[in-house]
Amino acid sequence: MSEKTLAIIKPDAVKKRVIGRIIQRIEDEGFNILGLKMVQLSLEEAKTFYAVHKDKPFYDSLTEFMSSGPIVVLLLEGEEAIKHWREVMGATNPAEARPGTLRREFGFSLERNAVHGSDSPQTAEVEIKFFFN
Ligand code: IDP
Ligand code: MG
Repeated sequence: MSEKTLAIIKPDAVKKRVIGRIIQRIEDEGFNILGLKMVQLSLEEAKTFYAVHKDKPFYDSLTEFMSSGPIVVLLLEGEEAIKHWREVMGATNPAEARPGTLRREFGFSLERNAVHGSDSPQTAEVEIKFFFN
């Protein structure tokens, strides 16, 4: 079933100059890119985007990091796009992500892990609306 998901190239990957390599991988994987933009979140916007994690110990650090520089936001479409994109990203911790995944290749730490992907159809809908209207 074709579905949509939200992908983000995080500030660490933008600073590392790997936007192009990540987008190349997205295209090679067969996703359709329906939307793409570079933005910088305010701290308030990052807090809203990551509100599900507000009680986690890493919330303040994560939202500061995500608002620390430009990000690239992509609206992706494809067969089982949510699961497919999470497979391409790899595990949250780059040290545990499989070789060949984007987080293994480009991630720096558990927090600075290069890319984001929605984790369910419900969160995909909310996250897509957050960035694209
Ligand atoms: P996910 O991005 O793989 O879905 P989540 O558990 O939803 O992982 O966490 C959101 C983001 O918060 C992660 O991508 C990572 O940047 C950061 N994060 C998750 N767990 C930790 C942690 O234990 N310490 C620091 N940052 C974390
Ligand atoms: Mg998540």
